[in-house]
Amino acid sequence: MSKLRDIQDVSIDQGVQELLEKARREGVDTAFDRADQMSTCGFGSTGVCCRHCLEGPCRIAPNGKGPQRGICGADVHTIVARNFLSHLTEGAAGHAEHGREVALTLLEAAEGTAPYEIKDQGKLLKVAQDLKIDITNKEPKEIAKEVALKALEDFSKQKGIMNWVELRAHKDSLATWNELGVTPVNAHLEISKSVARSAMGCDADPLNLVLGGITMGLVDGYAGLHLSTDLQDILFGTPKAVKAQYAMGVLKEDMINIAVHGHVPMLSEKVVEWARKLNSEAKEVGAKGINIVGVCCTGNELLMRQGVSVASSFSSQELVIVSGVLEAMVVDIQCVMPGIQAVAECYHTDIITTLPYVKIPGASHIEFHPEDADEAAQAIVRKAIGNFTKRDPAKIAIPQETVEAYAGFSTEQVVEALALINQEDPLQPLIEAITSGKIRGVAAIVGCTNPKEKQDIGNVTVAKELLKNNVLVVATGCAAHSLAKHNLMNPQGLAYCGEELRQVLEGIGQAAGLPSLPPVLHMGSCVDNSRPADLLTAIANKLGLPIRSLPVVGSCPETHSPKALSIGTFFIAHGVDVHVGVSPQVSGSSVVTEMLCGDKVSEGVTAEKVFGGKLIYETDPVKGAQLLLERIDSKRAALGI
Ligand code: BF8
Ligand code: SF4
Repeated sequence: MSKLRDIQDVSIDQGVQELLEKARREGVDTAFDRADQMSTCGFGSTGVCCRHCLEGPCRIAPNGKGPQRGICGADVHTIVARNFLSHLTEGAAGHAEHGREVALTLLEAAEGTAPYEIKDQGKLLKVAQDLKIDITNKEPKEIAKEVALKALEDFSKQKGIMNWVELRAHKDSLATWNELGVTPVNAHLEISKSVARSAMGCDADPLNLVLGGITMGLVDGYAGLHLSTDLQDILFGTPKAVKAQYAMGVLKEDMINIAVHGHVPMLSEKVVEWARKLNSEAKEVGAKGINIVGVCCTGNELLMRQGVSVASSFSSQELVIVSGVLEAMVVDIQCVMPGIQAVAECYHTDIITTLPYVKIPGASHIEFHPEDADEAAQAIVRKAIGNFTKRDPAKIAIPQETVEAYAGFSTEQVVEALALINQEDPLQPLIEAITSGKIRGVAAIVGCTNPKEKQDIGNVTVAKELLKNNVLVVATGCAAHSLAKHNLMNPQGLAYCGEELRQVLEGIGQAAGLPSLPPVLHMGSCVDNSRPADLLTAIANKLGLPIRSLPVVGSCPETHSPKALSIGTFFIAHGVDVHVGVSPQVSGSSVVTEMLCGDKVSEGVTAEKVFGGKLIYETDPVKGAQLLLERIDSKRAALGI
């Protein structure tokens, strides 16, 4: 058995270190330790293993020593490109499914068959008008129904382009995609086509396969990110600045703790609502009340709209259970490790799955459908209440630390804050700060934590390097968890900012009656990567420039998920450079690597030449940040600023 990492090498979060130590003491297996025991496969990690048919599996030997083609004749470039496309398809499908579920919920809410209100009627009207829906003399529910049907067309129409592409895409980006023939028609059609073209005997052209990957990036971006954010804001409210707590210390010994984990907010919003309503039942069993804590992107969703505390990002999800005070972990879709059940069996925690297509052997299942959301949420909360007295006092240990964070920076909230400086032209102060060089560029730090990486170090290091160099940083997903836990979303973090950036943050913050904006602006969950994209589109429109020419970059230092790859591809398709700190598993093909990562002087077709942005793979976060700064500077130079 391989040696386990020292606790300090697993995470820089002290609460996570304490709980991992406890898990090891109690003989509980976690993803961090499993990662140490898993040997890396050289074929898989370079993308050269093909399992697309039963002639294989086939794998291409490195350095030309051994088979250079699969049994069907596919060469290494075809195999790597096809595997890359499969990853992107998986990522896009997850987000598209998320979008479709939200659209159906909006439809049911509008028709009165699901118990949800329309919380942001202003956004509903704005989205409806932008979709060219006639809203005169119509009730909000009638308009909501038409918006929901427009959204569902993006999963069914057979001609034209997706409604949400038309609604949200920048015209110059769209012109490039149309010219290349990669603009999606509808999400399901494109996902299905992508699966079909990846099969044995279909698409063998690496360039064509990579272009198919661009379509998956766009499906993710529009049917997943933009559509989900728009409709979730309509249903649950557009986030506004909010203060909350992060880290494992948000668990409370004297309360019933329920972790909500996954991605779609339909269930978690209802769990929060019913936790409040059933508080008196919690007191009857001896608890002070019910404490909801967030995990992964559900944590982000509830934080942004409700100020709910956040316990954990992806890689340490099992350790929330190891605290011994978690009565239930309720999960919906995506990034839910099957390993949580085995951990829960060592404590009194109930894992509750909720969707018919995401089950875990041994877990409880309370099925959730929007129409009976109230009943399901009540049953979940009552199950947790019933567990409170089953705790083993000998197994309780809650880390002390919590960290304060300011979040809730939707695009609307950012624009509202800027409007306090310039009412007529809110974007002007931001643009002025960028052109004058006070803000050198803008970076979105996004994506995951990954059990095989030291948790938080990549995300935090890239952020600190960029802040130091006066780059304005926004964050989403589990990367936002890392940055919040390490004081980059409260005033303490201003110490890491360059002098000029700090002045800008203080200037905007003080106009809003705060001492300062936080160093990093939390924009939400992974589907909320639509928010930085919206901000970029607005800035580009205002300047009359394509997005590709702006000094903006993305970074995903600790990615694990194919969803992060498809989101990254969405940004590359706009001409935004994207750094990843974990191998995207394409290095087995020089051709595919060159297409994605090659520079302007490379031979052949590269993402940089076609879109103006490329993939940057660098495991060292300091070097990664340096490469991003170089890209920001070269875009500034091209703009003459
Ligand atoms: O959608 S950041 S680990 S939780 S994939 Fe998953 Fe990655 Fe977290 Fe959210 Ni996004
Ligand atoms: Fe092998 Fe070709 Fe089948 Fe892949 S598709 S497993 S390379 S025969």
